[in-house]
Order: sequence, then structure tokens, then C-alpha cells
Amino acid sequence: MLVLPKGIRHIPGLLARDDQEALLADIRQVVADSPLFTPVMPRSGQPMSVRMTNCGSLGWVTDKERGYRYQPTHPFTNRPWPAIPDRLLKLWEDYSGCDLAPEACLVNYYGPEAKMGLHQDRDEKELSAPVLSISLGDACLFRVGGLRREERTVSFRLESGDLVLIGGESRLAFHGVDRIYPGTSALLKAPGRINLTLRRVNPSS
Ligand code: MD3
Ligand code: FE
Repeated sequence: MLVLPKGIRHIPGLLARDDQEALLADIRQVVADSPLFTPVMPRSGQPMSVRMTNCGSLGWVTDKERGYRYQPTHPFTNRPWPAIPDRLLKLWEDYSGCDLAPEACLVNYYGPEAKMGLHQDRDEKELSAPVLSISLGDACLFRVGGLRREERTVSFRLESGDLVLIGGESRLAFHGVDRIYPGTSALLKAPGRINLTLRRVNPSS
């Protein structure tokens, strides 16, 4: 039996195919307005394999010189990020348990070969709010551990339409995406996976 760390709630198959299609259409509009970019690691400038964009009043960005941060504009177009689509705001209302609206929605696009190394999400000042994640497209192997990198991890598959809520004592847990399973979903036009994470960045201002 798979036991998830305390504070992590996985709801497999929450979104029906119709809802996934509708959400995907919303995200295609976001990407049309706010193109995917290739994030690079601070200092080394090493590109990540995942491509990203955001919607919301703040978006997560990274570059060689200034590192990881949230900012109100796209790093290449310099325009404000588009609004978070209503159906995502509704999911946040229904599942986050948080009274404040999310400020950021990070859109991660994984090609068939992309992965994301073990890391913590600690660029948010408001750590009492959960992170809400929605997966679309091909399945992935997701891994989550404890508060130290060395701790034991558990791995499980995230499939299209799954929701994951990360809060409480797992909010600063190490986690990553080991691999994509290309061809496990027909939602996208090509092999790959989209992950959406809704986040509160600042305490109620
Ligand atoms: C567990 N994204 O964008 S989402 C990220 O599938 C990120 O794209 C992954 O890690 C993805 O930072 C995982 C689920 C998730 C999000 C935040 C977490 C799991 C988490 C924070 C702490 C522990
Ligand atoms: Fe993360």
C-alpha cells in the first residue's frame, strides 16, 4: 500500500475528459498570450528541460542573473500575465481550503523526455496556503520525500485529470518528476504533459 506523506492529498481522475478538454482550451489561450519560455538555473545558466509560463497577478520566473522569483510580468514579452481562468479559480475555491484567491498559476510543459529534479518550493512568502496541482496529458512518475533531501521518498503516477493538494507539513517537502510516460493520454496533440500549480505567494496584503 502506498502511504503519502502527511499533508498531501491525491485525487485521481477528479476531472472528467470534458473538463480536461475545457481546461486545456483555457491553457492554450494563456500560452497564446504568454508564450512558454525555457527557465534556466541561477548562476550556472543551465536550461531546465521543462518549459513554463504563468497566469495570475504574479508568475514564477528564473534566470541566470536574478534567480528564482515571482514577478508581475512575462520575462520576454514584459507584459502582465493573463488572468487565471475561472475554472481554475473554482477548483481552488472548492479544494484549497484557503480563503484568499491564488496569485500565481505556474504552467509547466513537459515534452516526452523532460523531467524535474528533486527540489523544494520555497519562493512563496505565504507558506500556510497549499499548492494545488492539476495534471493534463501524458502520465508522469512523481516523487515526494521529506523536509531534507536525504530522506526516503515515495513515488506514484500522476495521470491526466488528477488533482494534488500539498499543504501542512508537506508544503516544504522535496519533490520532483522522474519521467513522463509518452503515449499514455490522447488529450494533447503530441506526447507530453502539462502541470498547473495554483499558489498563494504573499500573505493577505
Ligand atoms: C510536493 N511541479 O512546479 S506538481 C513545480 O508535476 C513542481 O510539474 C511538479 O514541482 C509538476 O514546482 C509537481 C505537485 C506539487 C507541487 C508542489 C509541491 C507537489 C509538491 C510542494 C511540496 C511538495
Ligand atoms: Fe515544485
